[in-house]
Amino acid sequence: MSFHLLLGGEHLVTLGAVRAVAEKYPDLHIIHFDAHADLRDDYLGAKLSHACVIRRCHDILGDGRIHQFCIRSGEKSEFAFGRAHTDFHPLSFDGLSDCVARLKKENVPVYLTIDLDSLDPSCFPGTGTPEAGGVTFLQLLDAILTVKDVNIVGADLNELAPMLDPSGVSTAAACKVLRELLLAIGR
Ligand SMILES: [Mn+2]
Repeated sequence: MSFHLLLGGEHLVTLGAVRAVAEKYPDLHIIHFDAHADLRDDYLGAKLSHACVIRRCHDILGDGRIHQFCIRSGEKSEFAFGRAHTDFHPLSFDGLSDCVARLKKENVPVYLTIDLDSLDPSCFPGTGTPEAGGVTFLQLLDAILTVKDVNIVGADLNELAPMLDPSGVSTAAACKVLRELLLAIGR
């Protein structure tokens, strides 16, 4: 079975991938790790933006098929939209095991999108919109090892901006997330 992995860069890379994967798998679900809800209908007038990418995915998939974790930033309207239309888990990975068990039981195809800014800026400062209060590398690794049990048909890692981190620690962290993700999925 083919498996596509995208690396970013702008989180908007997810939209093109999800459009294509949803065409092949109409019952697609998305698991989304991010500091930001990315549920704005537009950002400064633009419908296609990193701040709107999950809202555009919702346009394709509809209610109840997007599962969001670690969200700690967004407008009030985005949190309201998330609570009404997505499976919305702010601040942490609480609820991920139950979510994975359900998706595994239903054996639905899943697209995994990991915004690396879900990590705390202390271990991942090299990103466009850092947000304090994020998860540790080991918490993210544990989440990846939990998610691997679902039927992942595509994935992306995004929002590494190496030029914003002269120390190089963000690139090192991103490379290790990539390595662990590939080993976890095992393809
Ligand atoms: Mn983000």
